[in-house]
Amino acid sequence: MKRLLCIISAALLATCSFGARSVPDIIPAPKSMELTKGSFKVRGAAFNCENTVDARIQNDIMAFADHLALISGKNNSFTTTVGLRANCDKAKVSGFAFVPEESLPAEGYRISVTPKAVVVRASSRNGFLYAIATLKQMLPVAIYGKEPSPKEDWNIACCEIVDEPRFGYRGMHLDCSRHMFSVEQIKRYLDAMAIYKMNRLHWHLTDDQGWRIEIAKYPRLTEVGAYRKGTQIAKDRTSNDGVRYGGYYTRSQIDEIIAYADKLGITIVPEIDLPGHMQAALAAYPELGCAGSEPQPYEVWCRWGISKQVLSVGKEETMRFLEDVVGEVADIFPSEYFHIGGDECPRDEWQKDPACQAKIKELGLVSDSEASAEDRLQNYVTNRIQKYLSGKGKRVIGWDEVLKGELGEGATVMSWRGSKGGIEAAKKGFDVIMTANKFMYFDYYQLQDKDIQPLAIGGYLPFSKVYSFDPTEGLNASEAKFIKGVQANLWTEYIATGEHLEYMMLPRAIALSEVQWCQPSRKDLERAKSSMAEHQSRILDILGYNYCKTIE
Ligand code: TNX
Repeated sequence: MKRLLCIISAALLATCSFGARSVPDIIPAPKSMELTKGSFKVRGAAFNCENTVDARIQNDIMAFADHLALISGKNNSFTTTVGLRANCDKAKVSGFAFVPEESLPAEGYRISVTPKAVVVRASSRNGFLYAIATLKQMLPVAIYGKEPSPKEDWNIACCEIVDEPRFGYRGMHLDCSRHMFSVEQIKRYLDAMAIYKMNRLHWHLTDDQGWRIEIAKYPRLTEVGAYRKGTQIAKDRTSNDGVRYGGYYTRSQIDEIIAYADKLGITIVPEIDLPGHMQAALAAYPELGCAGSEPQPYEVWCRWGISKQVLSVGKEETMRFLEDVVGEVADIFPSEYFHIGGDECPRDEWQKDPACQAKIKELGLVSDSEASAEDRLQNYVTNRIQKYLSGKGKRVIGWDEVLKGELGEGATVMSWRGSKGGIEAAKKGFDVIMTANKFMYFDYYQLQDKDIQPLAIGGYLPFSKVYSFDPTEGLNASEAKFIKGVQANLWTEYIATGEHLEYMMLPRAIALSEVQWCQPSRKDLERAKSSMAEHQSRILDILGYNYCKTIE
C-alpha cells in the first residue's frame, strides 16, 4: 500500500505541476539536482554561446536549437557572444547560455535554470552533449520525435544540476560476427546509447562464424571468411539451415559508423579477437593454422560454441599476419583503445602443433603451478601485439584470459567471467573494465518465463539485476581506482534481426546507464523503474524502439 501511494504521488508530481514537470525525471540520474522556484519558457528562447566555444560544439548546440524550434514550433535564434561567461557569472543573461568552464571534470556539466535563463557550463564536448541530453529529458518527449508539437508544455522547471559520471568508460558491446546488423541498425543502437550518456561501442568484428571488416592486404578474409554455408538451427548443434549467410562492412560503411558515433560523443573500440575465435580467418588462409597441409581443412563455422581450431602462433608468418591486420584496423579507428580479444583459446592444437611447440622451446616457456607453457605462448602473442599497437599509439584491452601468466604493463583487462578476473587485475595494478557475465550479458533472458521471450542463449538477467551490479565490490578504495568502466555485452548467436537486438538491449541498457554513471548513493531501483514506466518508455516509443515491456 505504501509503495502504491509512493508511485501515485510520484506520478502526480511528474504530471500535474505548474507548467513544467516539477521533478525532472532523468536517467541516468544527475549527481545532484536541486529544484528552485518557477519555470523557464523554452519556446522561442534565444540561444547564446560564448564565442570561445569550439566550432564543433557550437554546431552541436545549433543543431539542438534548430530541432527545438522545429518541434516546439517557434524559432530559437542562435548567436555567439564575446564575454558571455562573465555575464553569466553576474546573472546578466537571458535565454540559453552555453559557456566553457575548464574547472569542471571531463564529461561533467552544470545546468542552472532560472525563470530568465538556462546557463549550461562544461569543459569538454561530451560535457556539453550530456547537458543537452539532460535538457532533452526535461522537455516533452516530443523532442525525441520529428513532428512539430507546439501544444506541448514547453517549460522546464527551475533547478540547479551538477553532474559528472562515476566511470569514464561507459560501453555497450555488439557482436556483428555471429549475425550482422545494417548500418542503419547500428546507428539506432548508437542513438539509444547516446540518450543514456554512454561513450564507447565495443565492436566485435571477427569470430569463427564470420569476418566482417575489409583488410586490404588480405582480401580473402572477406571474400571467403565473411560467408558461412549455413547456420545451426536453434540449440541443435548438429543442425544446419543450409542458407548461406554473411557479408561485411566496407571501408566507407565503417567510416560512416565511426563518424556517426563521433557526432554522438561515442568512440568505437574495434575488436579483432585473437588468437582463438579465428576459424573464419583460417578458412580464408589455412596456412596460418595448425592443421598441416591437408587440402582446405577449414570452413567458416556454422555452429555456436568454442572452436578448437586456432591460429598457429608458432609461425612467424601468422604473427606478421596479425600485426598487419591489427595495424590496418588501428589506422581506421581513431580510438585509443584497441581490443585484441584473447578469450577461449583452446590449447588442444597448440599441444600438437610442431611450430607452436618449437616456439615454446625457443622462448624457453615452461609449465608451472601458475600457467602452462601454452598459456605462456598466448602471453607471447598478447605481448607482441600489444607492443606493435603501442607503437601506433594504441592501448590494448583483452578479455580476462589474458591475465593468465604474464600480462604486459599498460594492458586493460575486460572481466567477463564474473568480476573475479577484474578484481585480480585491479589488485595487480591493471586497468579494468567490468563486464561480469552474470550482470552484464544482454544475450541472457530478461524474464523468468522463457516461453514469452524469443530464444536466448540461457541465463536470467532481469533489469533489476543489471541495476544491482556493483563494479567495485571486493576492492578497497585504492584498488577500486583501477576500475575504469562498465560495459554490457550483446553476443548475437541467437539474435538475427535488428528488432530482436533492440529487445535484448532495452530497457536493460537503461539500468546499465545508472551503473555506469551514478554514484551508488544516487541509485534507486524503484525510481528507475517508475521512470521507465512514466517517461523512458515514452521516449523509446516515440523513437520506435522494440523493447521488453515487462520489467523484472
Ligand atoms: C563467451 S564472452 C564468449 C563469446 C560468446 C558468449 C556467449 C567472451 C569473451 N566469449 O564468444 O558469444 O560467451 O554468451
